[in-house]
Amino acid sequence: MRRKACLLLTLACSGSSAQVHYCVGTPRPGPLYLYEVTAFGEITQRQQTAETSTQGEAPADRAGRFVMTYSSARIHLFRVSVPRHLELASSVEAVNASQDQVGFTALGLSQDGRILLVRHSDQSVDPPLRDFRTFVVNNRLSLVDTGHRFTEAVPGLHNFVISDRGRYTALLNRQPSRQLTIMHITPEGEMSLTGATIQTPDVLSSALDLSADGQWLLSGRDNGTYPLVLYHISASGEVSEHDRASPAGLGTAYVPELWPSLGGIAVASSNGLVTVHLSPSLEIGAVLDMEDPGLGVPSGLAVSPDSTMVLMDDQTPGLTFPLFSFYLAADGTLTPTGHSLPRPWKHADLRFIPDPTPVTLAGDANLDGVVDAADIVFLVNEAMPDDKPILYPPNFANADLDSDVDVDQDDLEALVAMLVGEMP
Ligand SMILES: [Ca+2]
Ligand SMILES: [Ca+2]
Ligand SMILES: [Ca+2]
Repeated sequence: MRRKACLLLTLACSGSSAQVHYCVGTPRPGPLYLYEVTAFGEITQRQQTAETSTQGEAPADRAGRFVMTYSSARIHLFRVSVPRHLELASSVEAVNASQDQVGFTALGLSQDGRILLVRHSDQSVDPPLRDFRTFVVNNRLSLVDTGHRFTEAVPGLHNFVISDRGRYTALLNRQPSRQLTIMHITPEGEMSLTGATIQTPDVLSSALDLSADGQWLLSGRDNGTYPLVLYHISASGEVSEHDRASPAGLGTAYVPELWPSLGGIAVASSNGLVTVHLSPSLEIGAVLDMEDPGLGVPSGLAVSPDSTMVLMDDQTPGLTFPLFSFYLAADGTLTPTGHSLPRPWKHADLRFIPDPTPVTLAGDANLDGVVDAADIVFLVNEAMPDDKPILYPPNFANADLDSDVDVDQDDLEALVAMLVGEMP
């Protein structure tokens, strides 16, 4: 306890450089809620969107530019403006969505935010048609159908995530067959099953967590001998099991999440919030600390981008589902901040929105260190065409001259005006 008191004192004294985080939370079903979390763990609801999600999943762009969600009828893409606020930027409607026969049933976003993989089901035909479609997220934050289709060959898909390794590798979590199926996706959105499958020790939990570099996939599971399993994804997109473990005291691992620093694992488990050691070679070690704020089954968990804070919700008597914040120390020590926010809903998904990428040189869209006509050419060729994927974060930040979190005609005109203004 002494160590925890010291930590609190240290944090209290470094308050002037306090980092405020923003987190998206989504019930299943429900709207997207935007929460502000101060460095002291105070949680405030800042926003509630008009659009709702049936599944609650809300993947966020790693450069913090947008978050997405979906219902069976629609995919929504929300721009994250600065200061942080969600604005609906675009939507895609399912084919014949009004028939209630067709809809989106799963969604995954590539880590660079450029490719969206969705599964679309059509119940109006017999047997039901289940196919995958890909979209490109372009620089106006619109979703453009690539036209590529892949018809479901294996039933029982639960969910999937997309690693940027092997440009791109989708890991499809198939519950009944207890396996991960590996799909490769080209930058143009063409999909192919590699034929590789990874047998899993049991039914994997629905929450699959990828490391920021796309090399590691962590899964929990609802019961059994090995609640934590870590998979490795090679540079060419091959997947293998790296380690599996059941540390004493962990309990059932409902939602496991790798710390962004890869120093450990945070787990929303049947024993409360638990931290687990990860060795430098990413072997799963012992339980480091445990905090049990309530009772019941936690369903939402998020670790802040700087790996210093954890948010978790849990069920407490009285049927409320408070969001709790905890300090996370580098050695895995958890300390309740003393702050919570009672909610009448349970979060299916909680995600911190990454901080925006800083501008290195305004207008230098091609990142060659100067602002000149070559940047105009770059914008015209790489940013303006509808089917061009969203620019990489540093290019995007420099190109977004009007800072409205998109790169469009206004930014091109601003760049031209800037260059003309500099001419003698
Ligand atoms: Ca340039
Ligand atoms: Ca802009
Ligand atoms: Ca704009």
